[in-house]
Amino acid sequence: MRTQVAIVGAGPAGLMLSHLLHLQGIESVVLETRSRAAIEATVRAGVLEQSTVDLMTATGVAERLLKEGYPHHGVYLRFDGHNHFIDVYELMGGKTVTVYPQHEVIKDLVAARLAAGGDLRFEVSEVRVGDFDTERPWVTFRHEGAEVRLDCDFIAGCDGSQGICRPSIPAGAYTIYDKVYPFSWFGILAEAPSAGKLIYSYHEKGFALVSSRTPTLQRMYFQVDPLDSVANWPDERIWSEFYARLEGADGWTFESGKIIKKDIIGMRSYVIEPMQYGRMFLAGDAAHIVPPTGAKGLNLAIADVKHLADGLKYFYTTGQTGELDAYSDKCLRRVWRAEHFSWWMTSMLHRFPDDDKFQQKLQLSQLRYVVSSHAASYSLAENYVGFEG
Ligand code: RFL
Ligand code: PHB
Repeated sequence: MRTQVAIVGAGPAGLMLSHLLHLQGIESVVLETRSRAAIEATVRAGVLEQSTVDLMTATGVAERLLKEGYPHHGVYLRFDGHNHFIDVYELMGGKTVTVYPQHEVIKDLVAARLAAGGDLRFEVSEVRVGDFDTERPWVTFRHEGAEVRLDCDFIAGCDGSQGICRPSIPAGAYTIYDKVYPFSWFGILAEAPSAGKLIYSYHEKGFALVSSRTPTLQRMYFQVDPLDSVANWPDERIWSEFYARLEGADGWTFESGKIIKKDIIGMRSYVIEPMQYGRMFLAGDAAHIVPPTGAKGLNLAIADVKHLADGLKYFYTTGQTGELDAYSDKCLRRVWRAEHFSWWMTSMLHRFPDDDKFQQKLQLSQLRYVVSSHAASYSLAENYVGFEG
C-alpha cells in the first residue's frame, strides 16, 4: 500500500490532521490500535479553546459542537469560602472556552472522514515505523489477520503518550523535559444536575474541580495521593469529600447523584524537543503532556496539526521543506506557554505533601491577587482562552 501521509493514532491530533489534509487534497491513512467504539467512548477532555472551536467551524465539523457545546463566559476560582469569577469573555473581547467532550469531537471527526471516503484502520496491531531518516519511510502493521506494509512520504506520530513513534527516534537526537507531580486526580462522572459553572477550588483538604458534560451529567475531580486507588472510594466517601472541599461561607452548593464512572489520572508535564526527526513529525500527547489543570492538552494537539497540515501543504505545492523544517519551533512556542500556564495553575491550586504554612499563605495571596487585579485576571484569561506563545 502507498499513501502520502501515514498517520499513527486516531485521537484528536490524528483525526484532525487527516481531515485538514483531505481538505487540501493530500491523501492519508490513519492507523489506530483501538476499536472505533472504544475511541468514541473514552471520557477525557472537556474544554475547547476559541481557536479549536474556530478551526472546527471553518473546516465544517462543528455542526453538533455549535448546537450541543456549552460556551462558558468564564471560570470560577473558589477559595476563602467564596466563588470568584474570572470573566474570560469580557476580558478577551468576546473570545471564550466551550465545554464539549473530547469523545464527541472524535465522533464528529470520524464521521467526517468516513463520509469523505477516508481510510481509517481500527484495531491494527504490531505497528512499526521505519526509514523516516530517508525520503521513503514506511509503516508496517497487522490488520484483519494480514501483515500490511504502508509506504509513504511522511509519518505523523499522533499516537499519544504511550505510542510507538516517539520511542522509535534514535536516542541522542532529542532532549526530554519531564516533571511528575506528587498527586493525581480522582475523576467522576455523575448523573446529577450540572452546576452550570466551571469551578477550580483551593481548599486546605486539597484541590477540587467542578465541570459538566450535559445539563444532567456532572464531571468532577479532586486531588488524591498518586498511590490511591478507585477501590478505596465508595460513592458516599466521594461525595463527603467533595462536600468538605467545596463548602463555604457563601453557602454555594451542588447536587450529588449516581456515580457512573470513576478514574484516577496521573499528573505530569513532559516535552520532547525537537518534535520531529527526518520525515517523522510528532503531534499532540506523543510530543508533550500537561497536567489537566489548564485544560490545554487537546487544544495543543489541534494547534500542532494545524501547523503540520500547513507545512505539508507548502511541501506538496512548492516541493520545498522550509515550513516543515520549522514545524517543531512553531509548535513549541505555544507548547511551552501552555506548559508554564498548566504548571502555574497546578502549583497555585493544589496542596503539596511538603507544603508548610508559608507556602499556603503564598498560594492564597496569589489567588486573591488573580481575582482582584485586572492585570492578573487578564493574564489568566488570556492563557486560558489560548495564547500562541
Ligand atoms: P490521544 O487522544 O491519546 O490519541 C492517541 C491515539 O493513538 C492510539 N495509539 C496507537 N495507534 C496506532 N498504533 C499505536 N502503536 C498506538 N498507540 C496508541 C491510541 O489508542 C489513541 O486513540 O492523543 P492526541 O490525539 O494527541 O490528543 C491529546 C488529548 O487526548 C489529551 O491531551 C487531552 O485529553 C488532555 N486533557 C484535556 N485537554 C484539553 O485540551 N482540555 C481539557 O479539558 C482536558 N481535560 C485531559 C483532560 C486529559 C485527561 N486525562 C484522562 C489524561 C482531563 C483528563 C482527565
Ligand atoms: C473537564 O471538564 O473534564 C475539565 C475541565 C477543566 C479542566 C480539566 C478537565 O481543567
